[in-house]
Amino acid sequence: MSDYDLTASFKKEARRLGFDFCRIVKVGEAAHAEFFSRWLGLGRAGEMAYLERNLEKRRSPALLAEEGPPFRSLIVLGVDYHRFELAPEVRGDPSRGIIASYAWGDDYHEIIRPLLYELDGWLRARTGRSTLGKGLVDTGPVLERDWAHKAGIGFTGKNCCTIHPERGSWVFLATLLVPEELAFDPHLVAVRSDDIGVEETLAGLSAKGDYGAWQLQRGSGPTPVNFQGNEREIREAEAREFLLATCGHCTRCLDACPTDAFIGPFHLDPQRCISFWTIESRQPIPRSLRRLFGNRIFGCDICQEVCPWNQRLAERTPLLRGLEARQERTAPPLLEGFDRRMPYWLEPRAFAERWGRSPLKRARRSGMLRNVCIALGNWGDPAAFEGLEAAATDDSALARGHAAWGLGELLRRHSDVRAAALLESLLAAEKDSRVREEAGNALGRGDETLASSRRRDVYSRIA
Ligand code: B12
Ligand code: SF4
Ligand code: SF4
Repeated sequence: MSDYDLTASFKKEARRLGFDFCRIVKVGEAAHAEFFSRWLGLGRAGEMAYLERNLEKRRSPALLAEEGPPFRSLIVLGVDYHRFELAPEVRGDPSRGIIASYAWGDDYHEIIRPLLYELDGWLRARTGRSTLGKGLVDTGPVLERDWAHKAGIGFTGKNCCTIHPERGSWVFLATLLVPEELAFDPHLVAVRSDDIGVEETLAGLSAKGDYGAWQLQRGSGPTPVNFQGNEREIREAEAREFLLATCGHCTRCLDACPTDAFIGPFHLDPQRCISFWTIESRQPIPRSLRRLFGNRIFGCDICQEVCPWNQRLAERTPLLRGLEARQERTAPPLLEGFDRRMPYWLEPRAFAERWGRSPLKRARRSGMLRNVCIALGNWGDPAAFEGLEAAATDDSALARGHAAWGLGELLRRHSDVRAAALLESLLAAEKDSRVREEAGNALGRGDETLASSRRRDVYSRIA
């Protein structure tokens, strides 16, 4: 079998397994590795310490080969996870908690990783290779968006996301590194691209700037090299085959971010991002951000929902089984998880039963309860008291502290006497200094609750 035929059959196999995109490039250096290191240097990763490990491998994925021949082909795979849009009345209902759409099905890591090795197994069976390839999805040291851009799965938008002009940005990325030299796909072609410096991107590029336009090859098959025809037919065929991709002067994502997390195009500060705080962080969420979270309880899709490339996408069922949306995982009523019949925000067993297969388990029950307390506070309805009261006696100090904040919001909006009484009793009985500080602050007298030596330390973490 020629490399070309092997590659074509490999791509068919990828499709059969459920991948929507499969494009192959030569292993080399990641295009924005320098930007990434400087980004780390600014402390952007925070608690995501795993990003700081294996810096050299992230720059140069060839170093990921642990045994056997060096990796020559980097296969970038994409899974379109778009299903439908939430009805605006559901999304805007403050009594519900909105979950980012990537988490409406089962955990994609667990679904995609074994398929990468199945794909590798298919290739090994045809080439006789005895060593394993390396399959990575999300958590591995690969700059996935960089490679997706280079391979032409999509272009990098100002919101940092990989966007396909026909399928939008609701695309999971994964990579498979193999020693075989397969037939490489043409790189994404820049029809116009400014040479943007790392320094300027770090400092914050102008939102309105137009930083480039790229041509993407439609589909993922090898280029039809033998096309015959006159010039007009060739032009028409090319126009059918290529898609133009650019942000142009658009600024929608940057304007829509409720927490102002973008320093500028292509540069996001996770320390201000709802997605980081509600999924990755195990810490108290800064008070200055909480009101801006609205009812987003896990992840955030705002900078993608507003993107013109994501408008009017057809409803669809993902090719991969397990990723189908489950209605009950899209926007559950905030109080549902406090119901005695299935108190999933309060009891570990109920949480595991309800969310055990979902990406929500990454935030853990205590982290989710923290997030839900913020959403309850932002709802601000007296009915929210029931949930906040239950969270105020939870085993987790993180949850109790955020319950105190939510109660403070009820007090502020409605002079809710139940909230005031509960906060007073928390202040009197609570052993954890951070929870006491939250309760005192919610009652409008934060400073009285702490010895001055502790105040500076606690405030630097929470304020
Ligand atoms: C850490 C991380 C996060 C962090 C930081 C995100 C960020 N923008 O930096 C947080 C927790 C905030 C996050 C949030 C989300 N994430 Co995330 N995340 C990652 C992870 C693990 C590493 C990303 C990273 O290295 N960030 C550091 C920055 C510097 O890198 P970057 O965002 O990849 O940006 C690159 C480009 O911007 C490029 N670049 C810099 N300047 C320029 C200039 C030009 C002109 C160009 C073309 C490129 C370019 O350089 C960067 C480095 O390669 C990747 C998986 C992986 N291994 O890559 C998933 C990943 C990026 N996340 C993903 C998803 C789905 C999300 C969310 C949508 C989840 C949600 N709904 O809440 C949000 C989207 C937020 C956003 N707008 O980026 C997907 C993205 C798929 C896609 N189509 O883009 C990935 C690829 C996971 C996956 N396997 O599918 N994430
Ligand atoms: S995910 Fe949400 S908070 Fe984060 S940058 Fe996008 S809009 Fe802002
Ligand atoms: S909203 Fe506009 S600027 Fe942002 S990624 Fe989409 S096209 Fe680019």
